[in-house]
Amino acid sequence: MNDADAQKRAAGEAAAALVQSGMVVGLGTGSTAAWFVKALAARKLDIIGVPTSQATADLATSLGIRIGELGETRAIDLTVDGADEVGPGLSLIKGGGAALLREKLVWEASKSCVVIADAAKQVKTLGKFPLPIEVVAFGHKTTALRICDALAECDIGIAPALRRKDGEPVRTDGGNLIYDAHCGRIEEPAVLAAALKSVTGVVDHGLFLDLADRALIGTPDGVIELE
Ligand code: ABF
Repeated sequence: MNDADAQKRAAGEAAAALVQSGMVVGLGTGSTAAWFVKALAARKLDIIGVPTSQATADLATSLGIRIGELGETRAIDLTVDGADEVGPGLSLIKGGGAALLREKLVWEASKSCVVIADAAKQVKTLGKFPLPIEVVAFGHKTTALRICDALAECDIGIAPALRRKDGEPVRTDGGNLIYDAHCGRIEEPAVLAAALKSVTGVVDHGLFLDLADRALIGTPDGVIELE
């Protein structure tokens, strides 16, 4: 296990210790969240998990965690999820795993959200990681042109790139497409977030602002907590 994996595992296990029997728990997506799900399953608590992706639903089910659909359970007490970047004020970039929409829906339905990450995810300014933007498939190329205009309004002069895997466009669990915007630096995340949401055809984006209550960051010296 390399250092980053060890840090992800430590952060995931620390988050699993926060869960109490009887809770409804949002289950994040990605490799860090997978460590959390595994550690949570090992505790064999009486909880209901609300997954943020089919991949997480499959993992949790295989480990014996009872699953519930978003909106079909009591309120979500705690959601634990990974991130691609953790910036100032726990502003996040998420969506590298193409699960941003279901993640944001679960996060916004949660009483509390904890982000877990390895140390390399912590940044002073968001934007080095390409910002994922979820787009409806119909007319997506024209939507991408409007995204260009929205980025330009925020002094970000780049064109978003359609995310592909093995040459084919990546589809989210919801059947949408992902465009990635290599912004470099996002000086005003809230301004960019609003500009992107105003673009017809954009479903949502990977800026998670004012949603994380705490962060558990795995470091070479152990897990640190940020609030
Ligand atoms: C998921 O976790 C995504 O939003 C984000 O892209 C990913 C981070 O992946 P990993 O934990 O594998 O670094 O929630």
